[in-house]
Amino acid sequence: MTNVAMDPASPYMRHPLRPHQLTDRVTRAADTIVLCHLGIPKLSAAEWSLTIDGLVRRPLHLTFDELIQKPRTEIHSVHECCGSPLRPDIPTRRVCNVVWGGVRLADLLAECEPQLEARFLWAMGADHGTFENVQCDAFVKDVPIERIAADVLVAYELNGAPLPRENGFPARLVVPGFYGTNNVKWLWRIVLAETRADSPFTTRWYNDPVNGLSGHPTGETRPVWAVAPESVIVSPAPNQTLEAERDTEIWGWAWADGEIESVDIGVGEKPEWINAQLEPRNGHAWRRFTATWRPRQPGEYSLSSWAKLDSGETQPAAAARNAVHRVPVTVI
Ligand SMILES: Nc1nc2c(c(=O)[nH]1)N[C@H]1C(S)=C(S)[C@@H](COP(=O)(O)O)O[C@H]1N2
Ligand SMILES: [Mo]
Repeated sequence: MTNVAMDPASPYMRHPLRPHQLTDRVTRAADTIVLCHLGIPKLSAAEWSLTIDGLVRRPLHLTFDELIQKPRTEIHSVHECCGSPLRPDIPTRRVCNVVWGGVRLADLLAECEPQLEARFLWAMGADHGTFENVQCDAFVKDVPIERIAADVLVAYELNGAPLPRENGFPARLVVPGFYGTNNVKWLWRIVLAETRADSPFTTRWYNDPVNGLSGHPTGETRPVWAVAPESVIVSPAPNQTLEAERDTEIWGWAWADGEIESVDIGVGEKPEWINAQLEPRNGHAWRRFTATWRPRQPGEYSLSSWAKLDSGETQPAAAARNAVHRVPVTVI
């Protein structure tokens, strides 16, 4: 599946909802983030198939009809673009939270009998073209094999309906808890391998520089896989006017690959802290937080939300893709 027609045959993206527009727990399909590096392949369910080979004893070849006859699983998961692979320091907040339907990849792999040496899974999309002036035969990502036991899906539904074309029709990979870039759309081949994939999307792009204790780059890189702790304030909206001496509800969403222990709301530049209530975890779906703030005095305030993991890791104040979200408000 290497020369599927592309329409469009150039990068395509949708403007994401802004944080104050993320009022729905489950984002409508038409409002999901969309990011296509090379364009959108024109694929029908009839011409699609999935091959799983490489370090397996029994390679597998599945048609779409065969795929949808397998046991179906649903997963609620946050789906977040990490932003430009060239700028890990810019928070883009391209995020949504959706319900994926599909087949557990662990079940498919069990049929293939992976060999012990298999450490990574390479996932290949049917899209091809040019990105950043580099000619790419396919969009390829890799995932460590131990991650597959979690809820990794070969998904063919988004919010209970067939995947829209731009979201990967007929089927895509979904790795809940990993950044969206790892969720390979138009998935047609999976290869089990001993090493990471040798593709521009796994070597040249989507590897963050690692900083040493001094804060300077060590020269090493880390793949853009697990989602770092993050949160957004949905309400109040930017520049909203609030009343002094009146309770205001501040609410939003928090998510991470790891375990979020708390969300704190900072009020003002030298923040005064309010500990938010956080709803229980549901897999990798985002979690609603709420806090009550009673502004005492009129003035201009900046509200910020800080998600913290049980490891102590929290959101950076600036210059990171998961830097805190700040909302300016006016109190009268
Ligand atoms: N085959 C393929 N898969 C892809 C991409 C792509 O360009 N080609 N873009 C990735 C990126 S960077 C993101 S953020 C998500 C976006 O998924 P969506 O468009 O369905 O929301 O898809 C990922 N999967
Ligand atoms: Mo992305």
